[in-house]
Amino acid sequence: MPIPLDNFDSRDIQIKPVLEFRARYERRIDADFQPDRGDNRSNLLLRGRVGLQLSKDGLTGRIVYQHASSLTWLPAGNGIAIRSDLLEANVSFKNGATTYTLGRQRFGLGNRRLIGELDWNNIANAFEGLKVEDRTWTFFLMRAGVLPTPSKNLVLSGITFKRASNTTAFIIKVDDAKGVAQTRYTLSNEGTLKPNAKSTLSYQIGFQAGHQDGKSVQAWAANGRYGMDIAPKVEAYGDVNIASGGSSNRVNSTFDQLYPTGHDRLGLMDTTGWKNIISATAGLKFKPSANSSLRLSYTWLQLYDKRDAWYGVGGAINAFGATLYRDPTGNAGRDIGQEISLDYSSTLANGFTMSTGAGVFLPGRFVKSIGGGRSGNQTFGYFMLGWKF
Ligand SMILES: [Ca+2]
Repeated sequence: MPIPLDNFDSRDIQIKPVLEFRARYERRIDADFQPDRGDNRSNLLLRGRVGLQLSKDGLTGRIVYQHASSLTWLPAGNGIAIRSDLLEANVSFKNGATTYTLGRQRFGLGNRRLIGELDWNNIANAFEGLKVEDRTWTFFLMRAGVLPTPSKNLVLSGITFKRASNTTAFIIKVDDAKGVAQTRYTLSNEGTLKPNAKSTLSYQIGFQAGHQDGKSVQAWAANGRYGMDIAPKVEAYGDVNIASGGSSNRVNSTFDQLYPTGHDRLGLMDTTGWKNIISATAGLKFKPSANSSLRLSYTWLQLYDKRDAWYGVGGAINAFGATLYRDPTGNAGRDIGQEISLDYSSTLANGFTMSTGAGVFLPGRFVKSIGGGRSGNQTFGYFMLGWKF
């Protein structure tokens, strides 16, 4: 829509600065589950964002720049990785109930299990393209903007339809990840139900078809979470995740988790993605106040197909050095292990947030078989402080 310049009144422009800073310290001991081999790691992740949002009538422009650095301490040596990105550069136009957003933008669908902003990761996710959204429909056509791992020739498009208690999404992903063209169609439905005043049930189920590496894709995934208030300020919950895996000569059944906000989905320690997995979590969530939350959680993890790999939170096969966690014979079984974690988060005054957590991962027979030698537990802890203007 053209802006009539002769009527332009700069006093009508609303200017909102975007200013954020975050620091997280992490420590991970025996990511390789081998106490005899030195790989204990410390990380300091620093991230700053600075930008501007300008609005006038139904027109909004946003530009946000991000600087992310990761300092690493390892027995083998120390390092620093720096990424600077233009995280957002978009214009949106609101016409009635419909909003059109064009450019590089933060983008997520529903519960963010398939496409999300991934703010836990220091780099985070941003896509670029067009999004059209009204009360019930969303349409998007995007390519890669800012991603922790680049995705070659990615085209991500889709449509979602929202009803009162559930949302259906159809997503088409086309890329060229390993020099082999692939196309994945994902049909997903997610929703939340209130069986009664004290409990909440949420679910998602997704089916995938298409082709990859010369094979046809037939994959699916599901998540279900049931939570119940068992005492004032205390919720007990159970969470189940399944995602198909495995392949034959003609069919690839490994679910593609797409570009999720993957943190804390299958355990706080982020060892595992929504891919070739069967997992169950049980936990207790305690809310001492409206601004804080303390949680104790237990997660049990098994491979869906024991001949397929153990995939990490980012979607790649877990590995230590050149050794992949994969046993095509299936002899190592399906038992990945169990995780126990405790975490606390709080919203403080003046725009500050704080969270801290720790966990221990007890490897199962599959992980021990691949690692060999004398196996031990993996432990993880973090402390994070954030600030937003
Ligand atoms: Ca070790």
